[in-house]
Amino acid sequence: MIAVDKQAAGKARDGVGGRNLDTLAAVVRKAVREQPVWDFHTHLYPATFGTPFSGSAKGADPAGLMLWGVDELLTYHYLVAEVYRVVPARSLPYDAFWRMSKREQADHIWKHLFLERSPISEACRGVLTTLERLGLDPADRDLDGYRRWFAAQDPDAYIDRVMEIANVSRITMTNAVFDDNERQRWLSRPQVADDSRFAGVLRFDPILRDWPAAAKRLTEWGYPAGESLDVKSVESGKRFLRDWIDRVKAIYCAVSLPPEWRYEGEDDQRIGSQVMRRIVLPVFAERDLPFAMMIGSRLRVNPELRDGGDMVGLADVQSVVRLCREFPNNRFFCTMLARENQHELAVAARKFGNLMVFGCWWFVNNPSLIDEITRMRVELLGTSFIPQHSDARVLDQLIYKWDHSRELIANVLVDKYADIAATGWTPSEEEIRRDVRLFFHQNMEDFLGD
Ligand code: RAT
Ligand code: ZN
Repeated sequence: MIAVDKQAAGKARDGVGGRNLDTLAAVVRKAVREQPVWDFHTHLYPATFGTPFSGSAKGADPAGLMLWGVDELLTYHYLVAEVYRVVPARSLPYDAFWRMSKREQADHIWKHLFLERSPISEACRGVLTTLERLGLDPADRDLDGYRRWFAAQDPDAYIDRVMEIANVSRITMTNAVFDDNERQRWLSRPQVADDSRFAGVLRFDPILRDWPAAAKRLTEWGYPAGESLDVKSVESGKRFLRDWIDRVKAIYCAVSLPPEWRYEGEDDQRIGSQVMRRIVLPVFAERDLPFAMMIGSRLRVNPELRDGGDMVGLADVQSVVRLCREFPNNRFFCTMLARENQHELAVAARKFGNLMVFGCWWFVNNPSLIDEITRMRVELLGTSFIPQHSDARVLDQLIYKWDHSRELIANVLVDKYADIAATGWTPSEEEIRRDVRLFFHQNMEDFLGD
């Protein structure tokens, strides 16, 4: 907490917005730019998890998890989906695309989404912002020149460089324990994530999305479990979660859930609800760990697009409400994918102090929607939510995701401070910095550490 001294309090009386709204806007934008972000949710990894593009360092690992560089930026699954809008599968069958090398895929996307039409979608614009902030000139339109620049970087040092440009102080990973590639890396090298720049998060979707399939895997891994929840299965499920929470040093645990996901209350006997009630939430309560639920992703509506083939569906906020009420000793982070769910979710957060709303996720991580959602959340929740996470999959994306979001969040804050300044309540610079710190760091830290 930033202390507001007497002098600052005095300044607050004639305040930064009282006489001059331009000054207020400048102070807010500076505070937002200068506040380091603890990124709540990414899919990024340190170089110790291997990288398919080693730049100036030795030893590329084709299945490595640290993604970075211009070819990865261009082949982000958002852009794969977009290129199939303009070069449809009847012209380029999906399997032909997936057989191409990463470089060929990037060439294809560059040609069709950047050169043959203007790159004005948010995901395309993000590549340009990133290049520009790295000191490259998007006006060159010189993909091979950009490639040469990236090839001269050392992946580990590049993490520092990107974090500095994006002003990100800590990156939260998503450690998917049901992903064979990732699981093997943890098992063969327990220190793989000993890097203070990164924090671990245990991600275990199949346990709640498809218990019978998850139980089979648990059994193979030495945690005997059956399709129905007998005592042994419950114990195995709990032991599995505890072991992996310890292994990844999870700061919280997370799942993504489909639009159809429901929790109907204590009499709900469906297997997913029983798993939630008897395995998942008791372990997190015992460990005092919050649980992040990302709700509304309908997976693989077009499986040929792989990661780009998921879409959005309307979810059920009342199921979250029931969990918050029935499990007051658990803490829930929640984000939803459908625009139509955002208002009800923010209202739910007004009712439960154990619910922390976060981020504008995936298909709502677009300027017009970030603006709308952030305004609405401020009006309902004041400063008591986490406005954004990056969801970056490619390290360099931290730069544009945070640049774009900072600008939008600052715009909202300027308007909201101006509204209260009109009453005579003019915030001091210290108060503005305090609020900005809540948004970009403190709310997350406080909710984690309750
Ligand atoms: O936003 C994304 O990149 C999605 O592909 C998902 O990773 C989603 O964020 C998730 O965490 O499931
Ligand atoms: Zn994600």
